Amino acid sequence: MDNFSRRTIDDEIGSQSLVPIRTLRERIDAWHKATGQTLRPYVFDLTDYKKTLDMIEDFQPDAIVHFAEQRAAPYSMIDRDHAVYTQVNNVVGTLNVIYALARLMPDCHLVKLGTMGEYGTPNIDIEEGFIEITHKGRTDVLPYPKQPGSFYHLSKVHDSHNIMFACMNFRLRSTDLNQGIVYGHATDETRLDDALATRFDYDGVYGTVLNRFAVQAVIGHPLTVYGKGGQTRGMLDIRDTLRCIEIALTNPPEPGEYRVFNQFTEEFSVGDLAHRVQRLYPGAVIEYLPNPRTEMNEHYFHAVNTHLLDLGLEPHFLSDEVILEMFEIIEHHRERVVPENVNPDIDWRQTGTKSHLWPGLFDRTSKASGRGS
Ligand code: USQ
Repeated sequence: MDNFSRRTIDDEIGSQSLVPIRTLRERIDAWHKATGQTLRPYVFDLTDYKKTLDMIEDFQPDAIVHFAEQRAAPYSMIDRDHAVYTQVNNVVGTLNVIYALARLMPDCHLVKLGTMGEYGTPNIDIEEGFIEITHKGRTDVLPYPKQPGSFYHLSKVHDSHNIMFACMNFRLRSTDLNQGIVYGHATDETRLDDALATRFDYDGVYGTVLNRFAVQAVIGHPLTVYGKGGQTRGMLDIRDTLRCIEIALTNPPEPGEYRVFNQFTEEFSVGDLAHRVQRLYPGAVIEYLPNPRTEMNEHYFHAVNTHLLDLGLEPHFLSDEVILEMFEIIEHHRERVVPENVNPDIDWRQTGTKSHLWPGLFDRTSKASGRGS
């Protein structure tokens, strides 16, 4: 199901995916041609509970893979309206899925996209969802403390708490995938047909760090390292994202179980990534900008990620070939890059109204249904 909000937001922020994205209809047709499988689309907004119920009643899913959230930290920090939109969309949409499942299909497995950013950057190792704590002589296993760094990341924390409670209260079963930063542009499936391409964002709002550095190198823009570049994060290849979901689906939790998988394969600092891109793209220049975000510029970071490896994940580690292939695809589409969108222009600390939500984003009736996926 899709409400096409991502395309609406492209219009709002005046940006577009580096790689062209076809309409949902064209993509469904291409998938059918490539695989013989028929996808049945539902076009509505997940904050519409009645339509969420209708979809689940109609489709009778064994599992739901829930990616239907506003996913950019900078977007959520534009101003008050964007913070509210992000949290209402994400938290209410997920609550609707929870209630619809509890009412109609409590045995269905909810695979929910969370984020490694829920944990923040504590000065101790990050465990996989839970930590054993001994306090005043008593011991318990408790949810790992959350110190997220944006209203977007906070929306995922709220989701996690809601889902954990729902698993206990309604005996739902759920896997919370705390995903790190994704890089790369293609999977085996998207390579089957150009119409199946997935988005490649590079702008200061939606682009993730390595994809941005690769685009900046190719268009001759300085690589925009925020602060000192000592920020360290868990990262993974886009192909591993798909494999992790498959692993979660084929190894479902027990009824009533809420489990967390830390979904990343390697840890990199922002500075390391910039230097790696610079080495592979001679002539690229690194620029250290004042950090527009509120985050530690240098810190300890080490997170556990054993659950998915134990279930058979064989990671694609970041290789020079992956980055060189990214340069190739960027060269191919470089005329689509809007250079003005490359610099960051969202200040975490500003409190005035910066821009207005695009009409339709808060519509419950999904006026965007004619717009393609
Ligand atoms: N950064 C720069 N320069 C840039 C862009 C980013 O130095 O041009 C730095 C940021 O300050 C930050 C780090 O790179 O320290 C990562 O930023 P990002 O934009 O690549 O990733 P982030 O905002 O954390 O969000 C992304 C996805 C989000 C997902 C998250 C996983 O957009 O959906 O949840 O990665 S995680 O970072 O583990 O929370």
